[in-house]
Amino acid sequence: MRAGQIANVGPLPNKPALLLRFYSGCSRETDPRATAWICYSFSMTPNLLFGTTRTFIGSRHAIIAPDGHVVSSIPGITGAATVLLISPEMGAGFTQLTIKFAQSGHAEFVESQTEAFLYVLQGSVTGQAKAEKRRLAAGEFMFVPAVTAWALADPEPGTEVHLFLKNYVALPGVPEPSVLFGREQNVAGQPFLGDEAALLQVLLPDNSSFDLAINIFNYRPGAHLPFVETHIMEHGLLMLAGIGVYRLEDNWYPVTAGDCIWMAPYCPQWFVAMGKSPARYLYYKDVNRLPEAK
Ligand code: UGY
Ligand code: MN
Repeated sequence: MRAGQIANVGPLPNKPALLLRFYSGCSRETDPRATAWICYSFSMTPNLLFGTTRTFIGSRHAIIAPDGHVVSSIPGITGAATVLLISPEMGAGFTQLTIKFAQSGHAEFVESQTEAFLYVLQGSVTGQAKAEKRRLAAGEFMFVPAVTAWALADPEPGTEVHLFLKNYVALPGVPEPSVLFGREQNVAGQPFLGDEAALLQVLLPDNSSFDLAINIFNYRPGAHLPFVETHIMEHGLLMLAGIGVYRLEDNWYPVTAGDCIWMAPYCPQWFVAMGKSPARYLYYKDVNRLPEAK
């Protein structure tokens, strides 16, 4: 058997768009060709055997699949595996990372111009910033403004958190945001541009003190973005559940839970949810600021 070939099915096309057409030709999801598509697209056996991956790093967008994760050692973080997913090193204007704590893990972040948004994926941990302290469980989050030292302590072993870091851009005359805690379960999803099948949960207040937005997009199977978006705002995204296809520039990528995506400003983007269960993703966006004229 060679890469792109699955037993009893034969060779699979090696371009995402052709793979999609091949998948669309399957009559049912139980069709062995459909199973083969999913297996191949999601880099299961062929990945292990032939060194393939769905990870792609380009100059305007990137897909980082979990099979390629490598742990970094970060000052201030102990007893944890930290993976830096998106960073200025790849051309992004922010940093996105994931931290998985072992027993007695701890993280300290020193005061800087960087603001932080932390989301708990699983387990629980205590978040502390200024005089505020809160135990955070799955679905709970914490925003820490710039110029604030903060820490994560006493994680349950196996606790996993996702973090977005950005240099804060102040606006003259506009107050800077304060420390904020929240729970995605308490944030109602709103139909996106009137579509009940695509619900958007907006986790941070929508006002100009904030120069970033963090949202969760929830799609029923078959739901999709209504058009190919092209906008100045940059995105960092983590697939939380489900499967689907992301169009980025002129490429179509099969994506699944655990995948991380970077979209540079003006990267044309579109998503459709597939499969039998809802798809969800958590994403970052820079907002409310006009870039400086040059
Ligand atoms: O907020 C957004 O720009 C969102 N609609 N983009 C996306 O989901 N790729
Ligand atoms: Mn967008």
